Amino acid sequence: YETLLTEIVDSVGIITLHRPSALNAINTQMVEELGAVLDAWKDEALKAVILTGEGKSFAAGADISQMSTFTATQAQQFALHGQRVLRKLEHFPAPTIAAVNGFALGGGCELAMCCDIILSGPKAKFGQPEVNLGVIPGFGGTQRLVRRVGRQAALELMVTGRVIRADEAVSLGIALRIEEDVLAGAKTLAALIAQKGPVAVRLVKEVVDTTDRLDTDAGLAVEASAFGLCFATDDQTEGMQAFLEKRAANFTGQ
Ligand code: CO8
Repeated sequence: YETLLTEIVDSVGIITLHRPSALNAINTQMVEELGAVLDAWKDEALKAVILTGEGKSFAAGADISQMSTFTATQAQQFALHGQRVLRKLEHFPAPTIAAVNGFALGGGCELAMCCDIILSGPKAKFGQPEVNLGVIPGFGGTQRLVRRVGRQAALELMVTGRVIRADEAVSLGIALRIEEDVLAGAKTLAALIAQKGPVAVRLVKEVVDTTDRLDTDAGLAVEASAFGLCFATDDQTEGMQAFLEKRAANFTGQ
C-alpha cells in the first residue's frame, strides 16, 4: 500500500494512515487501500485492529485538493465509496480501536467514529469543520456523531465547525479516555482483549451490532441465542474449567 502502513503483531492488526505530507488527508486511493486491507484481514482471525496516523495527525479530513474539482456526481460517488469502506470497518469481526494521535477532523473524525473504541492522545483535536468549506460531512458524521454525543452537541459541532480538544472529546463521549502515549495505550488494550475467549469477544460485538436498532425484547432474544452458542465452543469449556481449577485459561478460539 502507498497510503497505509500495515502490520500484524500477536494477532493484532495495526493500520497506520500514511500521507504525512498532507496530514494523512483521505483521498480515493486511501479509501481503496483501507477497503483492501479490511477485506484481506476479515478472515485472519485477528483479535483486534488498531487504526492510527503517522506523525502529528490521525487524518485532517478528506483530501481538499482532490475534492475541490469534484462535480456533484463525483462527490456523491466519493461519499458512497467512503461510506461503504467505513461500514466494513464498523462491522469488522474483531474489536477496533482508533488511536487518535493528532488531528481527527472531518472525514478523519468520521473514520475514527467507525472504530469501537476511540483513545485520544493528549494533543488530539476532533471536529467536523466541513461547513468552513461550504460542505457537510459525507463519511457518516451526520449519523454516527449524533449517535455518539446526541443531537444537540452533534449539531453544535457540525454547524459551527468548532474544533475541540481531547478533554472535551472525552466529556462528550467521542473518545473514551486520554492516554499519554496513545498508541501504547491502544496496544495494551488490544493485548487485554486478545487474552479473552476469541469466540465470545466476536459474539459480543456481533450481538451489539446486530441489535443496535432493534427493540429490547428482540435484542434480548438475539443475546440469549448467542449466549447459548457459546456453550457449543471449546472456549466456554476451557474458560469455566480454568476458573474452577484456579488457573489461566488457554483459549483456542474454537
Ligand atoms: N486535505 C488536503 N490537504 C490537507 C488537508 C486536507 N484535509 N489538511 C491538511 N492538508 C495539507 C495542507 O494543505 C498542507 O500542505 P502543504 O504543506 O503542501 O501546504 C499540509 O497538509 C500541512 O497542513 P498545514 O500547513 O495547514 O498544517 P497546520 O498545522 O498549520 O494546520 C490543520 C493543521 C488545522 C489541520 C489544517 O491543515 C486544516 O485546517 N486542514 C483542513 C481540515 C479540514 O477542513 N478538514 C475537513 C475536510 S472536509 C471533509 O473531511 C469531508 C469529509 C467527507 C467527505 C465526503 C465525500 C464528499
